[in-house]
Amino acid sequence: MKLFYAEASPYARIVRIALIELGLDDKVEKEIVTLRDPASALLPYNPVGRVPTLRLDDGTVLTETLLILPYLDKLHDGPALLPPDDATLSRMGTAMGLIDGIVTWNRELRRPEDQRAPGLLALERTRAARTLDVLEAAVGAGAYGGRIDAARIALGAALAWTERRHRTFPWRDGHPVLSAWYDDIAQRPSFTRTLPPAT
Ligand SMILES: N[C@@H](CCC(=O)N[C@@H](CS)C(=O)NCC(=O)O)C(=O)O
Repeated sequence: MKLFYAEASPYARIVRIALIELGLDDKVEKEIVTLRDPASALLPYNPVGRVPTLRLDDGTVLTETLLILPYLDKLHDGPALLPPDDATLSRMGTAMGLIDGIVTWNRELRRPEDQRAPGLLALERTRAARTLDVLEAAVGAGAYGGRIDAARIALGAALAWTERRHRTFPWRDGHPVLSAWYDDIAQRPSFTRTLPPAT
């Protein structure tokens, strides 16, 4: 099996963390690839050109974080990282939505200033702030706690990515519970080994 990834990708990081947490990391070859590049080594395997991309031993190619995680759960005998119970799916959806919004916001900020859409910037800022407020209360009430699972990994990846790659948004402000929650999960070896580069 081979995982194609980019070091800065929060989506690919979820899969990289999952592999470590599941004890599967040594079984998977890795290749860092370029993105949005017609010469990317990824394109012969995945025409969509996005990471994470997992090439199975029989040549089947899986893409999309939310499809790769259930596949990984078929490869081990322990508790599922993404058990299909309602609460986990709900938390996972919120965490993935947070990543989608922050990544969209960040991508817009990388455009020349006079080409940025102010409405989109405002929408994504509002979405992120609203989601963090809900997460602050939810984590305070015990959500995203307990055994490591995909929802915890995705939320940790979202917050790390915001802190290191989307510095325009000081997510810790007004969110002390979430801040402490993140500082705790960020100490796991699976997190320290996969930290995205800071910009
Ligand atoms: N929905 C996908 C999103 C993956 C994604 O957008 N990955 C980004 C890197 S963070 C990418 O590969 N971008 C390249 C491109 O858009 O061409 C998932 O959950 O895996």
